[in-house]
Amino acid sequence: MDAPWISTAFAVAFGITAIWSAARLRLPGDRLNGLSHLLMGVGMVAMFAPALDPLPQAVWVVLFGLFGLWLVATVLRAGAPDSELAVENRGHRAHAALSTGAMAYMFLAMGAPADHGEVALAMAGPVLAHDHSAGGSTLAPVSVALAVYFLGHAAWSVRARLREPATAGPALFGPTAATACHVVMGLGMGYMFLLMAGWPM
Ligand SMILES: [Cu+2]
Repeated sequence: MDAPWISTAFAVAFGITAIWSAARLRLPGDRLNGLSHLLMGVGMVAMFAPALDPLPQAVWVVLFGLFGLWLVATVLRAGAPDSELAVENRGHRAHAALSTGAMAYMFLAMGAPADHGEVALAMAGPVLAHDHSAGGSTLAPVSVALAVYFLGHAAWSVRARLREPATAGPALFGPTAATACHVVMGLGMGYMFLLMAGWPM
């Protein structure tokens, strides 16, 4: 079973990620992608620290589901004359779309009852407040596949960053910080999907 300190560490890391993503929205760049990172950061804090989550599960499912579909639509239209998405940014946007959809699936698969908040407060282990075993037997292959994808993406992000030329120093919104953001997201989502798949941790 999952250890409470791991959930706390991830909740803090995703909180920092969300704040960092919100601050980066002020800079020029792919805003929609930035927004997806912000939403995912907030959603993962809710996932790892359900006691802090004021929203019903259904709201999260609809929010991430619709946003994910919107992102998919932008990926399909990349490079079109009236599209805001350049073709070279399509890969990152596609990853954001998949991640957002995975968040919708994660909230859906939790199968938390209507009294979500009360359950969350009553449980000592934060992550356990969500019923990770819900649908685990039938949906386990999906969860395992997503876990492999996100853990792989974290590793790939580090590898890609190491292959880039070194920059002058660590910039707050530079490529190293962006890689750290992807590593937190990849590890956190990978861990969550392993739990959902019934991984005995
Ligand atoms: Cu990203």
